[in-house]
Amino acid sequence: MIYSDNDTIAAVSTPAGSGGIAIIRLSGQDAFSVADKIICGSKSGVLSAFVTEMGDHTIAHGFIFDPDSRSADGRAELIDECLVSKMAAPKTYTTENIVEINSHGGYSVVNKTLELLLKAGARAAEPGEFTKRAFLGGRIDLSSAEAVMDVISAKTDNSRRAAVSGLSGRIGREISDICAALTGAMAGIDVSIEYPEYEFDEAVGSDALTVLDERIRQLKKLSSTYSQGKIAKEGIRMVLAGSPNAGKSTLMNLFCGTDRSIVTDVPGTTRDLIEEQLQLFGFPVTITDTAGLRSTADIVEKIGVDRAKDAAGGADLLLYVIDADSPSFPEATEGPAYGKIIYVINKTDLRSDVSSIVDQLPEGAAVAAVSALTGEGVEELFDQIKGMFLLGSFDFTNETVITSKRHKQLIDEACSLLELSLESSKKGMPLDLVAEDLRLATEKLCEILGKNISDEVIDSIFQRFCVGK
Ligand SMILES: Nc1nc2c(ncn2[C@@H]2O[C@H](COP(=O)(O)OP(=O)(O)OP(=O)(O)O)[C@@H](O)[C@H]2O)c(=O)[nH]1
Ligand SMILES: [Mg+2]
Repeated sequence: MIYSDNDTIAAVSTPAGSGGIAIIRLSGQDAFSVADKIICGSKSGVLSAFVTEMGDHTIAHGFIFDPDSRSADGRAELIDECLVSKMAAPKTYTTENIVEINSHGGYSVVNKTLELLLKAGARAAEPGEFTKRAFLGGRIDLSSAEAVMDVISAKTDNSRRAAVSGLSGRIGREISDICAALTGAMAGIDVSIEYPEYEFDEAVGSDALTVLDERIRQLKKLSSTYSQGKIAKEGIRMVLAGSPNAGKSTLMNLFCGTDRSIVTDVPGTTRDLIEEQLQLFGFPVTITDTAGLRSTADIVEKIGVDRAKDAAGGADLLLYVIDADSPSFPEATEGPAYGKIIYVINKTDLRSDVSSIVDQLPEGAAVAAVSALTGEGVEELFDQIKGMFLLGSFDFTNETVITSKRHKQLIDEACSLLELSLESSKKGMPLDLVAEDLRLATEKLCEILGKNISDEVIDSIFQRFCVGK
């Protein structure tokens, strides 16, 4: 089915399930007349033009009725009482007419109200369609629209701060500034092309080169924030692996602060992956405890060991736990494919001199010596993890941070094109070649703002949203 961006759309904006209040949102040119068909004011008690006649940007008490079902006295069936907000275009979230119905948050009430709105002429909104309309309506650029979902998904302070950096338009403004500077530089070069009697390096063109240099530095700095932004947005996948009985589950429980995993002195206690969500230094962390790595004929344990290897392979950080009292070392295939690894020598309460174990680890490897039982050395392990993932004291509140892979790719591509352009001009290549790379770089940056990109790219971005936003 082909949907039109002019349809009036409806969706539930609050999470599914029971709650005190639910918000059902309508947006589009017919939003008021659609709402009129099911909502009447608390005084009139009759379905007429209640919402249409409400003042703009006001909220009123009313009732939701099912216009098609009449009870014995001929009145339409009452579904719920509600508060209804009316917001007329263009000063609204979507830039269109919006009605928000605050009903009670019961599953049946909410579904029935939505069903009635769809019967009254609205169409069920697609995921992210309200925000897509805010973008199409020109209220926000694409980078701000993308940040909306990041704010919704943010689980930690740093995730939220990074997302808000995008939502507030900071990324958009910085990219717009760079685009404006590059456009100015292109104009300078155009002057040099049109009036070749001016020497390029003496006239406006030399300013253009300075601008290029500055902007390349600015873009590289932005691009370098992605490592922090990615962690803030997606978190760190941390996996505990190692031989049976090494103390992985004891360490897991220490990280979680609860008895999440079963601990016994029987090797092979943990069988399946045990996952928990944590916050470490303001970042979301998924920690996974795994079955001890060994060859085994036990079919259940073998599946557990395979899962452990897969989890270790996909880790951002593998904590490979080694029993100081009975050390064994990972095989070459047991490390993370792309992530980092810390060898955690555990049970130092039983054996404190771990130098001979360290000697058997790869040179320069990150090593921590701990006792998961007493907690000795665990603070240092935390600091080590922090040092691996945090760039000094990155200021998420005041610095622009890139959290989107799409933005990072476009920035890097623009940067390479600008470097080419700079290189060409330094080599004295024809100015139209210099200008062409500059133009392509500007186009890449404009894509971050959502200019000149295909509908497919736009749709793929908004499909990642939840319905109702
Ligand atoms: N002395 C001492 N014992 C420890 C330490 N850490 C764990 N243990 C003990 O070692 C045994 C195994 O601990 P677990 O945490 O279950 O080990 P695991 O690596 O999860 O073992 P599997 O699930 O079998 O792979 C238990 O008896 C723990 O109490 C430690 O730092 N010092
Ligand atoms: Mg275990």
